[in-house]
Amino acid sequence: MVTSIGLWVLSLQLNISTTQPVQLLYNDWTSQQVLSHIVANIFTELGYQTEFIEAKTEGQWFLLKAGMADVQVEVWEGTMADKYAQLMQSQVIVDLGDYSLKTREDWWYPLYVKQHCPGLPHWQALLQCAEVFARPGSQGKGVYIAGPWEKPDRARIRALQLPFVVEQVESGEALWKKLAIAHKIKQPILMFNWTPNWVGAVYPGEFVEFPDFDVRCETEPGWGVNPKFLFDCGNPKSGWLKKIVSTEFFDQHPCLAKGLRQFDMNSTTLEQLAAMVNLENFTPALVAKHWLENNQATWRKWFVACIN
Ligand code: TMO
Repeated sequence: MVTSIGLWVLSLQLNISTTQPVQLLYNDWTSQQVLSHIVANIFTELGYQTEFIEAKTEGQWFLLKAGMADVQVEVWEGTMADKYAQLMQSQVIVDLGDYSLKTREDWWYPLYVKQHCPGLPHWQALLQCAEVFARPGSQGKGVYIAGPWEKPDRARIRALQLPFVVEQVESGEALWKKLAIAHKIKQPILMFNWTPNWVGAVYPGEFVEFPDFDVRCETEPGWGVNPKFLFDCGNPKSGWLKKIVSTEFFDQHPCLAKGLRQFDMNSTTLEQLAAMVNLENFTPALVAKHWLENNQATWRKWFVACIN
């Protein structure tokens, strides 16, 4: 009796492990969430089971290495290039190509801030007007509001000798809340932002122009305006956005991998998808459902190898 239950449990476990759902990483900003739902819905339509693995970007690399995540639909050059390169090097992941759009992630401000800080967008303007970005407790230093994704902002502050401190918030929502409040009273604010994003359409703004990015900026202290320190440059101004999958997924699901390689969005579409969530309050799931209904021919063509 006990033995047969034991065998039954064993066979159930084996069964579960052979029909493992595809695990899609689910991060904390809108476009990534919408694209994750879109890809999950496509996989479901094609007869696969899927599940979301909620993770911060900093934790996701471990999950990929540990075989606990299969698909990441948005890897951004400005904040994730180094981790991406490490995992490619160790063959944990396979690169399924870039979207046909360019990305930028960096320090950003709404346009009215320029009245308070002549010389922007050039970064050296920040040396003169840091105090307009001061907040209670910052002791006269400017405050830069960071999200939970960036590269070492404190290292950049040190390398460029900017009189700034970093205040890090937990999520995109927290950033947009700070922006909405500052914007209402036209208070100077300097914060992290990126494109494509829905934000620019509502709050016109600009990125700070730091010295141009160069890989040597992150590897050779001698490179750049500060001969002693790394990170004396901005993030790439024309960065890539990639789709990646685990090597295991790539080997197990060649037709899905082929489809993901074709999978694409342009900048306008990505901004619109995010805006439907952040401005019109649709859920990422509903926006994705809508996209699938309206783009049947497109996604079926991308994934034709999986349709029999
Ligand atoms: C990764 N992100 C788009 C939030 O900078």
